[in-house]
Amino acid sequence: MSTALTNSESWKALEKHFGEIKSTTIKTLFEEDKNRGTSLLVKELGIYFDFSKHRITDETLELLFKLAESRGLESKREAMFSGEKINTTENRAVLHTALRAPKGSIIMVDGRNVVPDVHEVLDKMADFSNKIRNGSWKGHTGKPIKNIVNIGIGGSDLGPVMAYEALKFYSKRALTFRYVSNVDGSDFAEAVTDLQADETLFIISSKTFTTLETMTNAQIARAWALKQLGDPSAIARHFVAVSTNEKEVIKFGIDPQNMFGFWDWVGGRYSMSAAIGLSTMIAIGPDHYHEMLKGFHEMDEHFRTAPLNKNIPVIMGMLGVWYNNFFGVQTQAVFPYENYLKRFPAYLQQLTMESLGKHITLKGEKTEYQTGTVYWGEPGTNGQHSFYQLIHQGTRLIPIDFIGFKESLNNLPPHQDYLIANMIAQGEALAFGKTTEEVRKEGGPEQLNPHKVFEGNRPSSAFFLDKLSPENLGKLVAMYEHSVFVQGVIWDINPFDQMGVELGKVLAQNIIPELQDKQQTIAHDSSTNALIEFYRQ
Ligand code: G6Q
Repeated sequence: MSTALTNSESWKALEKHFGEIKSTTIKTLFEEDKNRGTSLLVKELGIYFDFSKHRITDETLELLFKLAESRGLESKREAMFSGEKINTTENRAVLHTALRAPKGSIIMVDGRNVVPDVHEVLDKMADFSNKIRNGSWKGHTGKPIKNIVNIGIGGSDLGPVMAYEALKFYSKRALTFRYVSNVDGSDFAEAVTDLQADETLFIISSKTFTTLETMTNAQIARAWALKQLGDPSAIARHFVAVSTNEKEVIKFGIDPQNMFGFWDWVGGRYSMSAAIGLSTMIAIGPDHYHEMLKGFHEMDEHFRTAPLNKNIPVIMGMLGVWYNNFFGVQTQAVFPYENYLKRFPAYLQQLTMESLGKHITLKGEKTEYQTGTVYWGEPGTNGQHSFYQLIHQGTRLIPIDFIGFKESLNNLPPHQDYLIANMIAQGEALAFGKTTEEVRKEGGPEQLNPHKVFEGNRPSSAFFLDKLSPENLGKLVAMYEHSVFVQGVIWDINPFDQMGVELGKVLAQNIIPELQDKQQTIAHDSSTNALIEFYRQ
């Protein structure tokens, strides 16, 4: 059992403090401090981060920052940025921050400055993206490419899909983008149903180039293209790879000239600013892509240098710990009031849950405290007409991140005012609720009054930016990446491996031949055996 955290002085101080303030309401906190709404606020990098509607006091924050210090957050953060092998279970550096380091920076891994390598790949991506965008890259029959199909899964899919959807406004509309991830024939079939192979480019995105789903889809894509194009030499014009595994890329038949590399110090779910972003760059163009990287880098620098009490990812991460370990919350909602961010919660699910879903510490001991929270969400205002009821009047405490922008990318008055009014109103309603007296004043049958009361005291953060630009998207993603890091440090777990996804994959490999060969004897548990039998019939 790992007790180092919960036995520490700073943890005990937080426990005591929690006992004192757990029943204090957000309403009372606002009544006691008329400036709370502008004092629990950080305005940095064009982000207005309001964390006043939380169940915290100044003392809570002080104690949380003390905990962060006592867990060595600052030195661990520096260890990450400087390329130390902090992914100890895989003996790897963790340097997604190097992917957005400006030219001329020096970041050493095993005695090599990796920044020139990063920029070499970025330049190669830009050159290729320009050729696709201006039509000078010709397919096998001499036609320019009109369709781009990214085949990848997990970290090689969720970032690219999210970024494509988020930045669609900036994308070249003459190009069609599709994303195939699932090893379900319908995913591939639907993606290509209206496409012609001689105008289609497949990007096979796979760090390892051995992932079952991706390689199965890549093979089917090759067969689909060959059926239409006839000639195996056509593959070179219609398939490129993003990978770290050149050997497997060549084996598949892709010209290594058309491979865009990255490195083992980039984790899959931290790779959207690596070459895994190739489809994003083709969509929005190299200039916008570099703006996105600039946003990532600005947030990296903010996280690295801002004092803890002004540091957005630190505050977010420590609030996560506060609710998770003291209030016992189980889920955290993320509601972007921006339709283009519709895939952002799904992206964050992998980032946060694959990173923080661990119960073994770096020393190999079992944690005796809760770790990763369940992340979920949908764009507002749709969620309001669906699941917000449970957050307002249910029995669970669900902290929320609201994300909104002052400017809409599609100005259709009065939409934006309505949208943002709803975002602000939800935070207000959740925090302050509606009392029995207020309900009574409205009239109506007395027996319905209890149903109409809103207890309030439901916490939320508001993130407000000017508009959804590539740069702001980069900032938002890096902000969550680093808040994950903060929580990982407090819980003493490794946010950079994902061993929990392995077992199911291995067992599937055992079951595949059992489904294909009905004569094979099967020796699982009675439920698994019966499921296999049912499928076989
Ligand atoms: C992410 C994980 C995982 C990974 C996929 C795809 O952090 O490592 O989601 O991205 O399993 O792996 P490949 O890119 O190797 O195909």
